[in-house]
Amino acid sequence: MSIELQPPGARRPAPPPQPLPDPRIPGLTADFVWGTATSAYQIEGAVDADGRTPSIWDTFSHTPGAIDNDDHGDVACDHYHRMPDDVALLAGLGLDAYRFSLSWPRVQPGGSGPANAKGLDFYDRLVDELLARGITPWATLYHWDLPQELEDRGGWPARDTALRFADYAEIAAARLGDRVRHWITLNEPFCSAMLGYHVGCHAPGRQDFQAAVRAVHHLHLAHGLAVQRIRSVAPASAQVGITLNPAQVYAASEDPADRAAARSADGMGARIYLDPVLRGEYPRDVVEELARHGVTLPVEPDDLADIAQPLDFLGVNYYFSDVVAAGEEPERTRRVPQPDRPVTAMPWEVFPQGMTDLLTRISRDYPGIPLYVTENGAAFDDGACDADEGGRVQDHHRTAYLADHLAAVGRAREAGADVRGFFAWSLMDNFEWAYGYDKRFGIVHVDYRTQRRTPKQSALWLRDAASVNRGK
Ligand code: IFM
Repeated sequence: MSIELQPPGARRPAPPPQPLPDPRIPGLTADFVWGTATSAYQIEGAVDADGRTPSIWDTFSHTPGAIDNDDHGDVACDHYHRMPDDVALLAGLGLDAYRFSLSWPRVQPGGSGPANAKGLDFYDRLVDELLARGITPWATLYHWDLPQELEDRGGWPARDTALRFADYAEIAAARLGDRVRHWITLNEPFCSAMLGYHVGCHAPGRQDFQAAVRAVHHLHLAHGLAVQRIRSVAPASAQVGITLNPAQVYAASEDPADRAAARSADGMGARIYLDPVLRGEYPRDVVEELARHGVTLPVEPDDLADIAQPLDFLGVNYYFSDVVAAGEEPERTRRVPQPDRPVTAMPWEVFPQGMTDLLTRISRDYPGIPLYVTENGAAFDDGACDADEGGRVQDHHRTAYLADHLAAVGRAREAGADVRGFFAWSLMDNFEWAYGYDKRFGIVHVDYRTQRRTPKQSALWLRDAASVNRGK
């Protein structure tokens, strides 16, 4: 890994102290769940340890030019070898819950056949470590690291991958279900399907819209089958859900063409995922629009019944909103940048009200399902907020971002949305996919040369906010 990081404090003086945001968040009650999140490939490293086989992200990240700086996850945060220390660090933040993902090729090398005892042992130890420190484990089964062997057999565009995923889900739940109560089947199927098979900026790097749409459906099927298999082996108290990142879209104007563009973007960015999972149907306008592009969802009889399993919660990831207008062709949309909105390092526009609107809209349109914000956070250049003399990383921008978005969650709750928790993305700086290690989302700073972890101001603020609001 060719990462040349300067130690905190070496680049420029710490910014002047700023007042920290008020940790008291209106609308958040004592039972609100406070957590933080990571995923396997982004933090674990140890890619060939103890029987793990390559995933599509190992292959993709070693493809020259695919990732900024040609970074990869071979070592990442070396969490596989440092897990007890990381859990101790997490415990110091005083949060209630930790959302992590299992690496499919670690648990079931190649994605089919028997479980890998050593791979499962790692998650077994992680769960025990968390529970011993009073932290509730939230396990995600799939955060994008498809076993390469399954990709070689067709990947998500192939129906068989969904069946393989159901087997893997059962293996994981059978081993951990006595202690893990909260299960998330998939993280952001939009990214797996559209970024992986259509845009090609994520693994496996294919650019084939029909393949991407097939992937959408097979991810949904994988989810529905996995829910059934988890429930078949886990105690009745298991809480099972899925994490989506529904687009939050606004029309640039009241012009009917812009409103149609927004509806279309909402269909392909939100409803194509929400509707099958929560209503057992694909939105008609989306199916028609796909047909206009000569593309179909490969739905077989009974699939939608399998997909629309009763869920205990919906995970919602939110980072930004989109304003769209009609593009050149009638059915095309065009993103309209909002120069008045500040941007993160990604650069994503910061718009907390979008979070309130998204959560209230989901609660209104899909009533009855509890919501958890399973990811929210921001990459900022921590070079601009280096450690002060006390060794703290003064990430004022990230602290303010989290405070503003937690306030947005509070407003959604006050407006009636049943939002029960918030997981900051991410516990620590990590491998940010196509952007490599330059984009830092962590509330804990990672020095990749030494693997030293330093909680940032945002982590300490989150700890205080959790404590203050719990005491209300
Ligand atoms: O780092 C990712 C995460 O893996 C999935 N959700 C968005 C985050 C920031 O890009």
